Amino acid sequence: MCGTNSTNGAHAVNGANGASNGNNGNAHFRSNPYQPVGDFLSNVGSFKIIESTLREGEQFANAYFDTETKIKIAKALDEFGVDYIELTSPAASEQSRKDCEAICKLGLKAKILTHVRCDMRDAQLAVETGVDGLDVVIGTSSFLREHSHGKDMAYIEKTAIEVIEYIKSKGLEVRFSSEDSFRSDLVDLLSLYRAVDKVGVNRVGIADTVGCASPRQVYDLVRTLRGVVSCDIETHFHNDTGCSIANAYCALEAGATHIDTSVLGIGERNGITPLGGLLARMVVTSPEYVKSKYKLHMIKEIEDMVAEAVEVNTPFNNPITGFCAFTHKAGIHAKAILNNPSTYEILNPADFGLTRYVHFASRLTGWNAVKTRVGQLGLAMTDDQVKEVTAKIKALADVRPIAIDDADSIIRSFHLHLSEQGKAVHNGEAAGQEMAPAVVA
Ligand code: HCA
Ligand code: CU
Repeated sequence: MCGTNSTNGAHAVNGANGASNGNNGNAHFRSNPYQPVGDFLSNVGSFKIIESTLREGEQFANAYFDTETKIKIAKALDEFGVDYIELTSPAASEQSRKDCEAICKLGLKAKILTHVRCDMRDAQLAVETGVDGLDVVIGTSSFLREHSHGKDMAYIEKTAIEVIEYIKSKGLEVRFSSEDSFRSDLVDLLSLYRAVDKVGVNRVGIADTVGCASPRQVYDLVRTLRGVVSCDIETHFHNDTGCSIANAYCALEAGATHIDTSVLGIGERNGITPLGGLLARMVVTSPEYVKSKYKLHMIKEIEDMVAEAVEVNTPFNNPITGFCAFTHKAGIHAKAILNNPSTYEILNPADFGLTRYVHFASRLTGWNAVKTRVGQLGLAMTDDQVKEVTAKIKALADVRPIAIDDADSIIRSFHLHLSEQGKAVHNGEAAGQEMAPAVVA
């Protein structure tokens, strides 16, 4: 029997659940000396989210957020529980600057950041808006140094230090990130991060700007960086090769403290780590942390809001909210799910305010699913009768795709036929009849 508030154990299945070590790289203490090294560094149970729908997301092909929409999204993300909301640089346009000021005045719990180039004028403009902190970025790969801004590493380091010291002098939080980190020279990168760590940057950032990194490469780079800097480590993963969630997860395992996300993953090209997808991953690994920190019931509402604003549909295979994310179809699956949802679900739909659906209108269906539907329709049949009507549903579904209505009609007319023949049993009297509450469980 499937209930929405199932108590099945698999929904609490845990991977390596690194205990919190705070979000500062200085304090990696574990009480158990026998824990594997991976767990010692891991922040899978203590990460922070930097939500960038209103920055990276604004770079999505379809995005145009007016002030009202930005405010609506910011408030929803804040209520959801994200730690930071990152906004487009005020240097981008006059309206961007005004919107940044307006969001700072909302008095949200989340810290408000704006994302600026590593440039003193941009930083000066940004500190005037009332933000809590600045995310400073500059390209460090030879591609970007040669073909984008044209600056060498010595210039980058000198400017970075000036900009960081300026922001700190204004009492604001500052992060320094290198665009295209995974195609940058490792030695250059590490000495730059070491230099900015020395002058007291709050976080350094690693960005997989082109989405080229694999989870193992991410683990290696973050792990190496963890040994070089003592500040927090933020990470930003594009999804060109489909690794953005896995990369974020590996970054946390290797000691990263902050993950950049956007709602539905919107951003440049095909975007970055999606907020909902990341939390699907993390709630399996660290259920207590994730459920106590984030209002998971809001994921659908927030995704719908953003999808509407940028005129896209939620992908069918989206984690959690894809239309079939909790639909079970084959007879074998349906039977097991109806007995115990943990058999084929690692996520519990109820955690997200959603319900599962057991498909029964197909040729792959089985009599257990049909029996549940029979109960849902308020009809009663013996198990043998249910098996007979299941065969009829399968026969029609072999000829053409059938809708729920088709399957329901077959069930109802079969039941009517039984009544006419006097073979129908009364509700609750069918042999072994367990009245299931709903196929939507
Ligand atoms: C870009 C910049 C960025 C910055 C990431 C960061 C990237 O639009 O190219 O600040 O860490 O992907 O490198 O989004
Ligand atoms: Cu990006």
